[in-house]
Amino acid sequence: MAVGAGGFTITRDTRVVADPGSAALTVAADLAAYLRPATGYPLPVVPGPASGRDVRLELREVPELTPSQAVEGYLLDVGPDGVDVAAETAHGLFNGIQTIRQLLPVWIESRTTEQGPWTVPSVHIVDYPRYDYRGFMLDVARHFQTPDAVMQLIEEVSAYKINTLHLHLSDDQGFRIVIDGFPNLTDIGGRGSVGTDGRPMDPGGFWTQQEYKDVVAYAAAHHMSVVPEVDSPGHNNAIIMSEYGDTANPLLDGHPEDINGGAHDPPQWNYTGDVGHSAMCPESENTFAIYDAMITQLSAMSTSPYFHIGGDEVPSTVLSQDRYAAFLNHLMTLVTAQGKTVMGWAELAGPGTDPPAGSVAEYWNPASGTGPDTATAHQAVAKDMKIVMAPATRAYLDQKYAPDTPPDLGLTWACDDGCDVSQFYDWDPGRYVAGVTDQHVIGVEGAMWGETVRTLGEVQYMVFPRLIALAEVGWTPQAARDQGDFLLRLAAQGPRLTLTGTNFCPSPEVRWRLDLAGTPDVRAVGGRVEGTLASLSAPAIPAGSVTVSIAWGDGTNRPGTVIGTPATATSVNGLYSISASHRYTGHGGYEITITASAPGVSDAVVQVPVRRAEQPTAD
Ligand code: TNX
Repeated sequence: MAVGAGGFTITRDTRVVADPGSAALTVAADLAAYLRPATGYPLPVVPGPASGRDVRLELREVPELTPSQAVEGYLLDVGPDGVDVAAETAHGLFNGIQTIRQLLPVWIESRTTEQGPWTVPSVHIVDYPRYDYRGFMLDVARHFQTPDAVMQLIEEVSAYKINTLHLHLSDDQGFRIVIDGFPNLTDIGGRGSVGTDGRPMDPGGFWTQQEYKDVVAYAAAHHMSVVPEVDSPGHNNAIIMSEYGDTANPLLDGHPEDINGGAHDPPQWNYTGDVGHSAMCPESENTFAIYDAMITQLSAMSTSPYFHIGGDEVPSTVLSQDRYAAFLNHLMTLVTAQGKTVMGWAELAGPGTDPPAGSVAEYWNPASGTGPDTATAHQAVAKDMKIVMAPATRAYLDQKYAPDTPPDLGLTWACDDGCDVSQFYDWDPGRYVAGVTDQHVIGVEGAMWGETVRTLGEVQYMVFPRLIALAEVGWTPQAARDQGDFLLRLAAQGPRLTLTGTNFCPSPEVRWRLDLAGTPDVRAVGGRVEGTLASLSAPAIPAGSVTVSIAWGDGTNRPGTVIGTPATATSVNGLYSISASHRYTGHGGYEITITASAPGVSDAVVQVPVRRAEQPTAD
């Protein structure tokens, strides 16, 4: 990146221009949609050549990028005469417009009109990711999440150039997607979720195939592909409980009880977070009749080249390594038959398995270096597999930030001292396990396990801001990363998160700040001003500890009122409005100066012009 003088200011006349009939037009429409609410400008999307001071999106050859860089790379040139984004793919352009959002003032993320000015600094940027795979895994099995909640998360994580949504659709406590031919999977398997707060079971739920397709399409529109996971052969008590008694199903042989290879016969529900008790039987034909339907249908509906078959945490007391390997080898042929590439937790590389060329192992053990617990990563490399790095101490979004944060959510098994943002940032996926290098590693993934999280707000609290750190680990070359610098830049994400209604953890590692934006078009009607004068973003800062003083521009100086929902332990979005009233005796326009202060942070100041209106406006 090279930074120049000045910048380009988006105005009421700015257009977003792209070649007629090209995929660039869709990205142009995305950009206009991002920018319209806060600017209040029409920002028409215009097919055709640029003329003058436009924002231009162009699909073309970009000689600055190698073919592999060009898959997601882009060129961004901003100067006083306009903004140019060029890329070889629509995905590249989409990444470019996320950068434009980041270059604009934080209030561009507001859902209501703000004052501006909306200036993008002059820059020349050539940008492309370190890794192809930058994933976010969401466990909808331990606690059900609605398609709407997942779409909101897609919107939020795609802003940080995350390109893969891995959906953990099935586990011991729930099966979440309708599979034609096996209605019990959701009728029975979708009933519950892990019990919390002393309940034996929390409410469940499932998605129809249409809902799944809607999520996949929404992800695709955000240039994210969806990897479905049906965790196997362990972690599948919900499947066993659903199909164990499905004797009349014509796709089974009348004796489906033989699918149960777990520790309990008959199988029984267990809605706690216990692991390692269930397994499907590798010698049962019914087992694979069920899997064939699931893999065929999910593969057809999913955009990713990968299908994730799990493979984690099957104790040898439940299935011997031979039976475990036989099961997975069979399952891998079903995945390959659907044209998908096998992906699984790294145990899948263990003795006796035979993953097809190009298969991906997801390494989740916290162990680094050369220790014995890194064995699965070495086995995967020895089998020529690719690696996605998700070591639990660096990438497990369900772990607590600190021993008591958050107080009532999150697990600690990998992070008994807490795993805060810096720990998610400060590691190198290409040097984490000795001998596992960028030759093998195709990316990173943040895993949001669902045992303790119920609501979207709770999920967001665990995900943000740590996934932002991981997004940068996946994108930026190691040599260009600096933790201190990152934490400073992360502070600027506070208002962006508050403005988009994205709950997050106000990590004490970040110096969160106050940001003020004046309300546009404040008027003194018959000399009187009243109502909202500004918006205040104050993440992690309770409304009660913010003081606001207003200099009215006529020599008077009085406090303003901070209005907003107070934060709770796990709801921190500090977006407030500031209101006050005043009567001017003199004539003419004024400029108000609003200053917000809170203990331990710098003041925020904004100037708000007041126009005089003799009569109230019609509406
Ligand atoms: C381990 S990591 C699991 C999950 C749990 C998670 C909780 C992995 C492949 N298995 O089943 O949800 O820990 O942190």
